[in-house]
Amino acid sequence: MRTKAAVALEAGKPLEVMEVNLEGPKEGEVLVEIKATGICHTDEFTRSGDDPEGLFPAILGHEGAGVVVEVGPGVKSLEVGDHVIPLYTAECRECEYCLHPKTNLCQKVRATQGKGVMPDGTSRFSMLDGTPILHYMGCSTFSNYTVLPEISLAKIRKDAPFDKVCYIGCGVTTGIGAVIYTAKAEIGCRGVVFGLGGIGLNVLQGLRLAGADQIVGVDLNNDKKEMAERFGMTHFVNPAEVEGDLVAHLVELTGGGADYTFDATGNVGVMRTALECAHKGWGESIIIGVAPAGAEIATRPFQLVTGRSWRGTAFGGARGRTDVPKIVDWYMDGKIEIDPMITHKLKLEDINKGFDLMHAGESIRAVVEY
Ligand code: NAD
Ligand code: DAO
Ligand code: ZN
Ligand code: ZN
Repeated sequence: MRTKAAVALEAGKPLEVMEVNLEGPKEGEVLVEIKATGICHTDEFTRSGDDPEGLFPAILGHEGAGVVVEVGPGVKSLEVGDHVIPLYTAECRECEYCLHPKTNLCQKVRATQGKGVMPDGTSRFSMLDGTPILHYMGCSTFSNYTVLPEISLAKIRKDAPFDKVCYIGCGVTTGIGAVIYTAKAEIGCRGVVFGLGGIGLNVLQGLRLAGADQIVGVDLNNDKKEMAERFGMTHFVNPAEVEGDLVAHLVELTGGGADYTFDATGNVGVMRTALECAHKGWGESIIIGVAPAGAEIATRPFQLVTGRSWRGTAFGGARGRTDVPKIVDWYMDGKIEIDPMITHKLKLEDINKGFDLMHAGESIRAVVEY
């Protein structure tokens, strides 16, 4: 078949919207009509060429929602008409990682996904002249139709709006999951969140959901304060307005340090501050932000000797097929909010405007509706 897609032809260039060929699903694969897709920083990381493992040409996009239109041979868990959210972290439920209780990093399709191909080593996308186009993060949601492995799809309820729950495909789950699944934050805890963008706002509402007593938000941009308060922030700190040492300020504000701190900036200096304002003896600091290629983190080892833990999380520690449908329920039941964070709606033809809005710091989430 043919489908409309936004193609990243080479690093650093705008995406080009064009008709492409899409082969049908093979063994264990599913054809999905994408109804809506969010534009996340990780797409920009690859589009811009900052991702050293970025592959081209490719169809980017990893945050979406849609409907199953065809299932390949051997597919058991999904049928035509099912509503789904693509997963860049699959869940096969049988690999060593899926069977281990401490990780969500299923490895079943990891190697081929990282090469931009399906598990059989080939791509389903090609240019009209036959040139292969690579998949991206196993999802390629910047295409109206896409093919994914069955284990890379979470089946969700049919009454959930695509233009909102697409955000659960990355940002919502990453932020809320970092609190619920990775930190396992307790009622009454104190948290500090660095970076109040599309991920950090979801960490805030994760802490609110967990019943935190104090939720401190830290951002260089004062314009982030209003929205952050809406998502549960109790105290705001702008590091540029703090006189003296930021760590000391945050330790004092949290009564000795926070139980849980989260980096949602990707800045390694911020990661150090986050670790060092975690409470002596038991504080845990969780890295969510993806740092530039080659960047390294540093602290004095004594920070860890004295009981702080430094951790990280991908996709919020969520096991996609199991946890994503539950997060959709939380949204539909009003336990979490998504709508105010969808600040812009675009058509696929205007997708590059979505990247411009992200650069300008004007959007939290721009969503493309097909
Ligand atoms: P964003 O640009 O929307 O938000 C970042 C926020 O950090 C902005 O509000 C900015 O003002 C603030 N900021 C920047 N420098 C700061 C500093 N020095 N001190 C305080 N605040 C600062 O980005 P986002 O979409 O929220 O993504 C955040 C990070 O999470 C990115 O690095 C992204 O790649 C990463 N991410 C990780 C995962 C994962 O699974 N681990 C998933 C998605 C995104
Ligand atoms: O190596 O098994 C693995 C998983 C690596 C990928 C995990 C994703 C890391 C977060 C990137 C940002 C997602 C949008
Ligand atoms: Zn993302
Ligand atoms: Zn697995």
